[in-house]
Amino acid sequence: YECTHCDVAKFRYPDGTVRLRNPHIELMDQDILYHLALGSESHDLVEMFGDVKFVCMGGTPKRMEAFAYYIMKEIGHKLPTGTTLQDISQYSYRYSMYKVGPILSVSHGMGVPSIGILLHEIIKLMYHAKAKDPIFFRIGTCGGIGLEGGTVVISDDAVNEMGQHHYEVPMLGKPVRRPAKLDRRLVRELRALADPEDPYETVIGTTMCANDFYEGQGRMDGAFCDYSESEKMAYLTHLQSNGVKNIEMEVVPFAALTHHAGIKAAVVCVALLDRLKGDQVCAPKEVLDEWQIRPQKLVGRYIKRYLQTK
Ligand code: R2B
Ligand code: URA
Repeated sequence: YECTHCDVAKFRYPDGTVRLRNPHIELMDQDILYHLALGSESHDLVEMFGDVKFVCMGGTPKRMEAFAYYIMKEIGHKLPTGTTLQDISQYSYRYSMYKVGPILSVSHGMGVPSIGILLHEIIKLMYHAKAKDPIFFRIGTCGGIGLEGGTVVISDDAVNEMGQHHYEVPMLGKPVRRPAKLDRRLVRELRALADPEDPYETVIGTTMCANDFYEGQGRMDGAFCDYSESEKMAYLTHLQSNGVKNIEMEVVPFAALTHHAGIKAAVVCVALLDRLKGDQVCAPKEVLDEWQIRPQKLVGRYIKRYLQTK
């Protein structure tokens, strides 16, 4: 069937379950999801994950544990008395994963390779589990361009540092490109859930994905710097004039791999600073902690609304 925002046919089975663009997986005796500490034979993945409707990803294990508890309260999910949430992937020592009813909350680490590996395994997890029409969210942090710290940005477009709209992966010594596309309808639905009473702005824009936090994002406070302040400002204002509202480190593979798998996905990040005003993240910890809840609230509203109207 058709994608909601472009004319690429969605690669999914008619019942909504995820199909894999890899003929080899179903021929294997077992599939070990090494970085999740799960396997298709060692675990009953259909029983454990067949009901998953939302996969929420964010950088740190702590934030994703906090999101799991937050969403549990929001949807009124109760744990059996005397139990706590378990980190399903704790023995991978790589990523953390919590499950609350139909919601998975997973940490993805920092940067393109880390989220790329996770996406391969989570997409296969959804396939093995026969989860229907799962929606993926990234709830993260970013640097804003001309945005006050604490502003929430919903990405409607993803570009790399070269301004290209694709994820390029070297395969067998040759570069392969996959379009980095996000679901436009989901962007509008999320924007509509921003509360006018919120004491901060929620904006829509292009997000740039960088492969580095320092020089790759035009910072002058790394261990090295070979450009001047005016060259940096010229670069950032050039990005701004191209509609770039924020810079983070995962949007391109996240958009490209979910799109390639026919999975609806969105990215919601909070800006920790305005890059036109500085490079260092210097807001106090309590302020940063409050800011980081903002994307969770927006995605939480979407999930709650969805589960109520179902
Ligand atoms: C945002 O914050 C991290 C870097 O501090 C990175 O994972 C990202 O995308
Ligand atoms: N994450 C980034 O990648 N960049 C920032 O400036 C802040 C958070």
